[in-house]
Amino acid sequence: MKSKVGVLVMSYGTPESLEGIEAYYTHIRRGHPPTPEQLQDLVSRYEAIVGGVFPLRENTNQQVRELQAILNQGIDQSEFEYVCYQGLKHAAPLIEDGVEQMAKDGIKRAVGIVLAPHYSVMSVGSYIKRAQEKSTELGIEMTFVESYHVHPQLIQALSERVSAKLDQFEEAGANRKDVMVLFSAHSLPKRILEMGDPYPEQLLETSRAIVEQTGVTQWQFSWQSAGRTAEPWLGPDVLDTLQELSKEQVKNVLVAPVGFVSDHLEVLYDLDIEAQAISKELDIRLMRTDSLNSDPLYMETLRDAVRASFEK
Ligand code: FEC
Repeated sequence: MKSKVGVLVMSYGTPESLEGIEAYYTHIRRGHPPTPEQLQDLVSRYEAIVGGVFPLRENTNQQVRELQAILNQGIDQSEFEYVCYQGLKHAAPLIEDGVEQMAKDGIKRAVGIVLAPHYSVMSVGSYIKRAQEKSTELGIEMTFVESYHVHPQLIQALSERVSAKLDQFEEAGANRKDVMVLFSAHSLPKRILEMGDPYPEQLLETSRAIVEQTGVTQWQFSWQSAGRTAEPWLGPDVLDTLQELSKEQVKNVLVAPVGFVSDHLEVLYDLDIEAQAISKELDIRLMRTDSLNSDPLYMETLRDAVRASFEK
């Protein structure tokens, strides 16, 4: 009988409906329900983007389907096959549900990978910890992909997106050399720096690799979507950077959210609505690179990382 290798594909998760936002937000806040004002603020942001459909869910579903297909191409299918399972951080099926399903299906050996290319102990590290605990309890031997932020296919896919938007700036009458490319990723509390966390450096490595491949001359890195908590978060924030750039008479900005792989709230609201509105006020022409979603080059990146982890 051919053996099955489980692949636990982990992603952030999104509510199923507007009514599900409160439970989702409570999970993000480790069981503490949001105040009515906090809840209303988040509901309004989702209302502005979703129109009843939460794009992250279908994007993740599609990524998982395509990864399973590409993983099984070109291997001896009579010997073994890869079977993908979803495990979400803050929504069903949770990471623990995904591991449990693997155990029910008789999986003994599995690989875990997160749909986020850069490692932080507070992001990818926390997904891995939860999967590791559950798989140990259920007797599944698991290895994990920690990061894949400079995989050549990933850099190729991101570089193509930067170049495509620079072409659009030219079509709109700007000189591509005058466009400021603003790489961005989700901010995290500043205390990760004291832990020697690799997250900021890995993000800079991705940015530099894209700069090298595209010949971009003007670029900066900024953080986005910081939590609304009392502790300090990594900065500068994209919105503050736009203000600074405006003072320096920069008129064309391309934001490249390289820390994210899908269209979702942090891109469709924080950049496309919030940052776009500020740019209009500042008389800056702002464009954003398209998200990877199920780009074949991204799927190849995930495939290579999973196979390498399995063969370790
Ligand atoms: O479209 C969607 O429905 C989900 C969009 C979404 C993604 C995402 C990715 C990351 N987050 C990361 C860190 C934090 C930390 C906190 C935090 C809070 C939120 C809230 C929402 C939310 N995040 Fe998220 N994140 C997404 C959505 N995130 C909604 C709660 C309201 C708000 O602050 O806007 C603060 C938690 C706390 O209070 O303790 C920290 C990181 C990523 C990128 C890596 C990954 O995908 O895992 C890091 C997508």
